[in-house]
Amino acid sequence: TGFHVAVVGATGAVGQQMLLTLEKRNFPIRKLTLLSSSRSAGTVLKYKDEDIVVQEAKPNSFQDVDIALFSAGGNISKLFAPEAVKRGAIVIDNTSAYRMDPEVPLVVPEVNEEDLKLHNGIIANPNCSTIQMVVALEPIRKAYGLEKVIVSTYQAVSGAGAAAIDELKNQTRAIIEGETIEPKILPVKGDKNHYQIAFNAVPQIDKFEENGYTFEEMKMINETKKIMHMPQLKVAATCVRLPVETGHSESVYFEINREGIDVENIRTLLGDADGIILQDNPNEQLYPMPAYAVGKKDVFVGRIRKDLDEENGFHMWVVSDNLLKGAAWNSVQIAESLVKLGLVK
Ligand code: 11C
Repeated sequence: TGFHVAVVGATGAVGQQMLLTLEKRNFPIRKLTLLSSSRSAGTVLKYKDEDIVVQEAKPNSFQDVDIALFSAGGNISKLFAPEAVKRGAIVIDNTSAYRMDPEVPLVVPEVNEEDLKLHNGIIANPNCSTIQMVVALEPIRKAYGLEKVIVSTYQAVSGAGAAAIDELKNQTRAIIEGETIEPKILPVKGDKNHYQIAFNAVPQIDKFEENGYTFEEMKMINETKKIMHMPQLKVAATCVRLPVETGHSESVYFEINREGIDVENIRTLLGDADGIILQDNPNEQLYPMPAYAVGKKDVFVGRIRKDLDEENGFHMWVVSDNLLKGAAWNSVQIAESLVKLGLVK
């Protein structure tokens, strides 16, 4: 019993977390197929003590697959997601390839699980920094309405993959020992210049767009409006990479539509919300931090304050494991929702 599940990009930073999450959730799996590009094919990975050889993804790899989790880059998704759908699979795609396609639901179960019912074979998993922010904003939108959001991020290197984690570690060691290593990966593997990430802060995640925003910033802006069904929402973002291994942090400023709301109202709301752990007590120095959020699937919220000038404005600090709620867990959670809603044949 259970489903035939395929994981595409199984050897990557997110793929590994997908396997661990499927195992931890005891997802009903009848057969597990692990796929990758030709580069990583042949690698042996473990699932529940079973050794599974990773195979090169080909159109026919998706024969008989019920659910395919993709996290091997946008090009692989564009190439193979339609092949998987043609063969009857439901695709949950963790790349940006299909997120803004109007035919494709972009889903964070705590926010818009119902959108899954509109799927045409492909479901997109949002960008990590978007997911954790909308989980925190949705209860506020529901209760008080939302006018405007301004977010600044403090993002971990694992968002840029396993090679970026190695670069941070090797660079840190080298600098402490008085050596230099030429940066090769960050801020963006495919861009012209590479900069030091150890002991630094880099205000570029992904490539620049014509309008001066980076693609990561535009993902946060466009995906937030789509997930929350609020094309009119005012959103601005500044995305920054820090020398943190895993766990994205965000300073989020938001304006609501209601007068007379105070910090305690927001605390109560978020304290009761699905997927959120409230860590907010300045007297006890209680606030979320990435080092303590790693390995946990929740979104942590703290530092909730009322703006000192804007009656309807608030600030909060939002932290989550970018590989879990930001990627692997949200994907597996979508799969669980599909099963619960009877949408997997
Ligand atoms: C980062 N947010 O931290 C990116 C990684 O669109 O799924 C996720 C890229 C994406 O670098």
